Amino acid sequence: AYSAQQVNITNCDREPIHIIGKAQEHGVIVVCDLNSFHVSQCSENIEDILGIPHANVLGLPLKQALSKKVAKSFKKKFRNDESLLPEKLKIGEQKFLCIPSISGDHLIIDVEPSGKSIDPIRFQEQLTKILTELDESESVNEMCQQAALLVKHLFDYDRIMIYKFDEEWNGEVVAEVKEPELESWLGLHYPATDIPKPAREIFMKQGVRIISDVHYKASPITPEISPLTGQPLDISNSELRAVSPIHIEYLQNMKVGASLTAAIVLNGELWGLVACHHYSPKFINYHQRQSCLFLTQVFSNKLALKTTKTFLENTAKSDEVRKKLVLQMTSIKNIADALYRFDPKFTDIIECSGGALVMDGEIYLAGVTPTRTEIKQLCDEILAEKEVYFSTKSLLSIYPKAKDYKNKASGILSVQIGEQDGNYIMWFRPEAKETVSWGGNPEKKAYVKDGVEYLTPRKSFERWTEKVAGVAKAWEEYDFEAVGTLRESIVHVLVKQQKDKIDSLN
Ligand code: BLA
Repeated sequence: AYSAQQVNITNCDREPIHIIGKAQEHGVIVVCDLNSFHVSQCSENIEDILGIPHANVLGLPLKQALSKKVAKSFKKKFRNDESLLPEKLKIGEQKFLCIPSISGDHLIIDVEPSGKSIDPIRFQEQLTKILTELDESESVNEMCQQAALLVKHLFDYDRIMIYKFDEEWNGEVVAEVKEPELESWLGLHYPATDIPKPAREIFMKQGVRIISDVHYKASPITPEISPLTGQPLDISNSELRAVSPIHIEYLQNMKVGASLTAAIVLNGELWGLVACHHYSPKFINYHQRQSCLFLTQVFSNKLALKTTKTFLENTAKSDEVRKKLVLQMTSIKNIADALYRFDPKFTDIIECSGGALVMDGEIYLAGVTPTRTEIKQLCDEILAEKEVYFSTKSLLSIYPKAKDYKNKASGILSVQIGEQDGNYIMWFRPEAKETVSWGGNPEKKAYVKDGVEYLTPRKSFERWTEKVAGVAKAWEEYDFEAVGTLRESIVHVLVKQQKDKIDSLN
């Protein structure tokens, strides 16, 4: 196993954050054996928070360690195979909430302050507000902005960001609501390494996570190894799981004091995050976190609707163009002429900066493109090896020669047409770097202390900028749909022309 000390920028994915073995300071992790309901492990801060000495609690029946009521409820529900729900716990004048989750043969109980309770009417109001205010806006970006505003209103963190992943798990801040004195991070990009795979996977399961105090002292869960299994305990379902020291460093370098992060899931995949920063410690209780979960679920649903709608709209738009192109092809016998000489051209069918038609040895160009020689080479050296459809957003990553024209064709989408080898239509997109802006102060210095470079979003942005050299905006599902149907139409016209030719000969 890797310890935190051995983890660096190159191997983030290997840090075992699910078995970190510590709790955040604001709550106690109590672990009990699901067979006997006796406490098997516990975080050492139990004395500070519940006033129970750690040594006394190990081995105790849960009903004595916490309360009869809590133990009875968990036991009953577990044995009846019902889902476990949080239970209230009162110790002296202090109120807590016991939030259960299951990890193998262990019941993990997060005991945390119940915080200011919201009355049911206000709670209902909140949920209604979420439902009504997250309506269908013009664009996904507007929807994100609305969601950020709502999160700001409900939970009042200093900075709320909606962070969207691309297909390689790099991210971009697509919406932001912040206190006026803070610099804006809207439009900043981050490399995938900033949120490693294990962290993303835990998010998919958990949905919402707070770090209540970035300067907290993590409390070790002891004994460290589960007496039930002889293995480190997986606490990925615990909401109190302590935070990777690397991520803590990252937050400290940003001067962040507390955070709230919530997953936005689209069609079963992590689409993005609601990422909130506060510049001092901040705790929001279980009910508020549930409201946040509700909010992201409503948002995800609307997002799914919106994506379908965007797909349909784009498909409809390109279909209009396709129909006109078909008319041109049937009235003008020369297919290449029909596709590139008139208005619309084949390049109007999807968003692109240029395109090329390669037909019967001729190359026809439209918009911004590599030279004819470069396209010829591309056909011989790359496309000839590929299937009917080929696409990449980074030609450079598979074809070094593309370096010379990355500002014209970093992204390429191509289809082969007709029976004959060597006939292609291709669409190009330039490197996206040129279209990406640095959201805040343009001074791009890494944070250096004692000769060591520290992790900061700004440093991340630089890493990202290096990474996206030669990478274009990604091709979307509806782009493939559009060129796919265009190809079918062309083949159809070609077949018909062949047939007419044969008919006329007979
Ligand atoms: C976790 N990194 C995260 C999380 C976010 C980010 C949102 C989840 C935090 C949570 O669980 O609450 C990243 N946060 C960002 C970004 C912004 C932001 C990009 O606000 C932009 C504004 N982090 C690094 C590097 C490594 C790394 C280089 O930058 C690896 C070496 C690791 N990030 C890392 C780990 C976690 C993490 C391990 C999981 C933390 C945990 O759950 O314990």
